[in-house]
Amino acid sequence: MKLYYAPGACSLADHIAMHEAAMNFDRVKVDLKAKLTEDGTPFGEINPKGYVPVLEFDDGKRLTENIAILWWVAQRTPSLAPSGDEGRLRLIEMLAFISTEIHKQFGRVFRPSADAEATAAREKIGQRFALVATMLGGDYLFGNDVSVADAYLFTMLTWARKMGIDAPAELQAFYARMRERPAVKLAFEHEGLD
Ligand SMILES: N[C@@H](CCC(=O)N[C@@H](CS)C(=O)NCC(=O)O)C(=O)O
Repeated sequence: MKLYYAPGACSLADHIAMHEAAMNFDRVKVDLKAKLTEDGTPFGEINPKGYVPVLEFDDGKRLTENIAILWWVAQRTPSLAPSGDEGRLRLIEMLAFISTEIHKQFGRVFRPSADAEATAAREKIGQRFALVATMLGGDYLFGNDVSVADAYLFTMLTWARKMGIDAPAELQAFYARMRERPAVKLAFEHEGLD
């Protein structure tokens, strides 16, 4: 199994979740600007959508989209999801919120020119972090056990720190807790992050 990733990109969420699940997998670094994998393969041949993450299974089939990959990891490792039908429903609700309401907003923040849209996006992200801070069920989103959604939220917080977007104290404490997890340390080491 191979995870195609770019250092510090949203694929970090999948990378962390797969380590939390103690999965064995190879990593393939992608240069998103050049659209090439580290062995020089045009990335469009791997994912015509042109973006990471991509999870390639041993039979050659590929899965894209953070929500789908994180969901797959949670299906394989139920301890990384809240339990029961209601728990699974809440997990997909949370993954969708992080993906469509936080992750997508960062696209505007990362633009080279800071325009009115970028400013509005920063405000929205701040509001959504404030809301997520109230949703923590304990040390993590769904209580005191880590889930795949925590890996995604943590990745968003790494971006917020990089881009100077404030997060409430509860999320800063969450960030610090996540940062100490062996799975996070390993993913940082593999991706060459600080
Ligand atoms: N809908 C996709 C979006 C993934 C995405 O935004 N990937 C970014 C990195 S965080 C990327 O590879 N961007 C390169 C590009 O779009 O050219 C998902 O949630 O998996």
